[in-house]
Amino acid sequence: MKNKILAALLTITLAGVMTGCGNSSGGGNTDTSAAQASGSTADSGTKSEDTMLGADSATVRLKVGTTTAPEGHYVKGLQEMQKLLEEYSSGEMTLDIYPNSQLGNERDMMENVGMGVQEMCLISTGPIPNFVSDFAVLDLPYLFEDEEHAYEVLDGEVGTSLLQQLDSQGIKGVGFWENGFREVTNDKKEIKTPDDLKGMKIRTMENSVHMETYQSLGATATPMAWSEIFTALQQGTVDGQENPIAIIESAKVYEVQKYVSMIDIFYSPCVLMIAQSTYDGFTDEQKEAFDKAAEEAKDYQRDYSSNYNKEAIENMKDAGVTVTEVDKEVWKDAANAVYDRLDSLKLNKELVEKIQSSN
Ligand code: EAX
Repeated sequence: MKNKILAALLTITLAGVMTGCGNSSGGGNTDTSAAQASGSTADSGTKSEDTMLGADSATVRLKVGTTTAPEGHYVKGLQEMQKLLEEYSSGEMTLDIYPNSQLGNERDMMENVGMGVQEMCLISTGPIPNFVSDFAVLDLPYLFEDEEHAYEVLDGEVGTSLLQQLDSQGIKGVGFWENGFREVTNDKKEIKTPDDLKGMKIRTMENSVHMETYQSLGATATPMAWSEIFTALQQGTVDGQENPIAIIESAKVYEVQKYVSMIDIFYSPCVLMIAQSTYDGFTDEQKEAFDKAAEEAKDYQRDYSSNYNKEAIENMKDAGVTVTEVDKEVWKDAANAVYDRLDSLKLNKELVEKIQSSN
């Protein structure tokens, strides 16, 4: 454990050094290339420009990491929270936002927040089941009918109980924000049916349900951290990947993947996390300001995400990307096989039934 903390502190220190020359005021985007947009570039020199520091005058500074691009929907939500937190705390508190995997990949950041060596992170639910197994039910294919169904479940009893389980990791799960419905991309051919996936190496998150689903569709699921994706695509380690439109467009994945198929196979939430020790150190007034800012930023981020997707699809089409609509019933039937393996995947069947019956 001591080595992990030392490694985490080294990561934080290196990130701090790199971002020392970062923008002094909140905001500030850069025109990042595709590789840089996912934090996968070897050239870390420009990474510091992606950091979005809050108001200099704030005395309570919360460092929040994400693997996503500065222009993406995660960071837009964090910028909104940065603004609201400064307003509701009368300038006392702020967020310092570190996009592009500056503070590590999603698993690293979750561990660092749990150890209290990083204040916050906003990560997809993908890696969470490796720490809290019940989260895996959220990764089942075609579990949620639409965003409204997802919000009802995630903001209700099921979501609340899942967030509370993060306490076991030293983490306060603040809320479910939106990553979105995940689409598959590749650079070889148009994917219309599951048969078109056969034999393709598809990068997935490090998530057993996603891997099992793609394997059952005939693909070779290749799990890796998001920051490794561009190198893997360039080297041919994988043929494609899958992510929501907002990630595909903001990380400029479309620059190296000419085909996007709108399979909507998983609804992917992301979770805003704060170290329990950090939150417990707030005064009552600071907790009130933090909670209010986080709740309002969640609603803002979800709205931003759905509006952004429409614009992002048009941007990609204008860039020459083939965006393919598919017959989702064919995909649902093919992916359904995973529901026969709930026991072997060690999924909480009661939770699955609760979610399915809530629609
Ligand atoms: O959380 O790893 C992924 O594909 C995630 O969707 C991405 O890092 C944003």
